[in-house]
Amino acid sequence: MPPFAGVFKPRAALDQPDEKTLPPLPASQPIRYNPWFRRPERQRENMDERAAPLAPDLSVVIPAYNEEKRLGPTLERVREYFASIEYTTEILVVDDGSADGTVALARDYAANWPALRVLENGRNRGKGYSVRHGMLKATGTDMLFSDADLSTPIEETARLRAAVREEGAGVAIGSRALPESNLAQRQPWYREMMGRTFNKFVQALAVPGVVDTQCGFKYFWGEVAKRVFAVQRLDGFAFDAEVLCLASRFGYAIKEVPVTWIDSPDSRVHPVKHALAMMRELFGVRWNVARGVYDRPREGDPLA
Ligand SMILES: Nc1nc2c(ncn2[C@@H]2O[C@H](COP(=O)(O)OP(=O)(O)O)[C@@H](O)[C@H]2O)c(=O)[nH]1
Ligand SMILES: [Mg+2]
Repeated sequence: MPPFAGVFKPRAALDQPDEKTLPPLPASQPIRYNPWFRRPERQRENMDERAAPLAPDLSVVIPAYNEEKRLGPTLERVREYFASIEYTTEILVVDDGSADGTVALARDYAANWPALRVLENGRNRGKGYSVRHGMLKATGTDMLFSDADLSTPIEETARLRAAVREEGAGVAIGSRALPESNLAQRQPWYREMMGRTFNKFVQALAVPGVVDTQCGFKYFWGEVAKRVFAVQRLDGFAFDAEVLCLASRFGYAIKEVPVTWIDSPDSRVHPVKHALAMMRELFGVRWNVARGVYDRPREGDPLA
């Protein structure tokens, strides 16, 4: 698959043939209405060419694994926040083979929220795979991914967006390890310790100079996301380090932005099992760089 395939794919929301089924735009958003879409047959004929102008300004990818409890309040807050801002958005919830009611819940929200799309991995594949899935299907000019528990509040989008839009960063990443970071509710001590140790390895092997690569809140200029996620291949929790390593190898600036962190006690991360897996993945990044794996398109990937 060529690296930029998918960028101009039409949004699922545009599949709706009848304009009456489209939701009213929130009053604060500029109406960017394309008259071609008044006629369903025109809409289908011109889909590829005509969809591009309606691409949202920002796509928000939310990976979700057994999140039936946390996802509802998160979607409420996300909807409220983006209704209050100027630019247009689409939200992509990526279900990672949850065994609970995550998909049903997300679909309920999507039924009367056309900017929300629900993607399914089919089975549990990991956070890296889930975020890649969302990013490759996203159509926004910019792209953000956020943990389903909103440990970094969605309002922090503004700071990260400013770093990309106004300061020229290719990727702006939420950080819990800067002096200005606001740790309102900290992670358990062993998770903080693991994080610091893992960061030593990350800096030595993949991303020097970044003190927190693991915060689940990262904002990309869309083109950077498309390039990076087209070749990125880690499926697990170390994918952030790989993504940042690739972005900087491609020559984009990474800006670490201090954010608020309100830790959610309910974690999907297992301190031993996942720590070992992350170390293995991290060495894999180094190995892949040395072998030129990222210079070739990914093969055999179900998302490709
Ligand atoms: N553990 C885990 N989380 C996943 C997986 N796939 C997606 N996620 C999502 O990854 C995000 C981070 O998970 P969380 O448990 O909050 O991690 P923590 O805050 O680092 O303890 C959440 O949005 C999860 O739903 C997976 O296979 N395992
Ligand atoms: Mg969390």
